[in-house]
Amino acid sequence: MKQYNVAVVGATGAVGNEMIKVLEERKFPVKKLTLLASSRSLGKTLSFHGEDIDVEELKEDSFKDIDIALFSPGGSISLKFAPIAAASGCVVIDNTSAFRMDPDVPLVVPEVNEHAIAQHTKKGIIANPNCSTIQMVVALKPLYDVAKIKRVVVSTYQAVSGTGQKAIKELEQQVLAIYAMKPIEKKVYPYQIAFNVLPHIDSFLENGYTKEEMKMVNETKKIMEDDSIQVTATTVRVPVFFGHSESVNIEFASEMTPDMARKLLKKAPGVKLVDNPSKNIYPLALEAAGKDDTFVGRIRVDDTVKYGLNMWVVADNIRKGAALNAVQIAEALVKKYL
Ligand code: L14
Repeated sequence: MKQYNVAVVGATGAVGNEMIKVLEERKFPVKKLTLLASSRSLGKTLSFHGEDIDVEELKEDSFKDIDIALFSPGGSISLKFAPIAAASGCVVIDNTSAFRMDPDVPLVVPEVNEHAIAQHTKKGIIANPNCSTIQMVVALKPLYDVAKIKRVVVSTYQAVSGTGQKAIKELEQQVLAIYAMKPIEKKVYPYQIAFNVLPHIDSFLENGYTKEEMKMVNETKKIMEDDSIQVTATTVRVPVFFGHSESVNIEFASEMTPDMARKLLKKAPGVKLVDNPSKNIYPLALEAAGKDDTFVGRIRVDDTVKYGLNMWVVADNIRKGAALNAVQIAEALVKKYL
């Protein structure tokens, strides 16, 4: 099997770390792994297949002999370095929001629109969608294919790990401080996140929505390749470490009963149906954490419209929502589209 030189940009972050783990677990055909990060991470080493690899500083000439670069850096690094990497001949799979809505950049969830990967030749960049969008479209697509979707109303319950390692620490330290009856520190979020719920993810826009909410609206249409799907979202931070949960209300164009939905989701790729309310069985963030599947349950009729359903969708935001989806794109890329 052909092997590839792979770089991970943002290697020391929560998603970068997981990317390395997923590459290892899934035995991605790596010839050489290059770990890139800002100069702050110099001196760190990370292990890959039992070997310690030094973290190198991300520079313009970092991509000379790289075939595939998985980007998950902080700030606006992708905006500058993804085109540089692409120009030096590698395919970039970018986990940030920088290029997702660029018409010349495919936005891919392999279970939904793998074929779009072919468009990587346009700019050398493939975008990995927002975590909350990924798990929602994985659950929507099998239903959409049978009954079309007119409208989606989604509310999310998002883990702090989405914001990165510093947010995981912030929740941990606030919980410890509260138990010790000490004052809490707030650096990452504008309000205390421990024992609280914040209706605020990413920054606010003129229209009153947050960027995170508008990502769900716009990215869903692009991935599902249907601009007619109406989506409205409320994205909320909850004091959970790993795993985003979503309440998803769907209005279909034609009949979609809970039984039909359960049958379809049972055999859908990347989905695990967890739906037996009489036994208190439904998807839970704590159980989704560390897993690859998108878990769906609480499927029930919304009888306020002609063809409506409600469901509860949970996935590990760092795995399916980020690192795993990126590596799945890389797998399909090397198998079919390079
Ligand atoms: O990828 O949870 O667009 O704070 C940015 C916000 C990922 C989640 C993205 C968060 C998101 C992140």
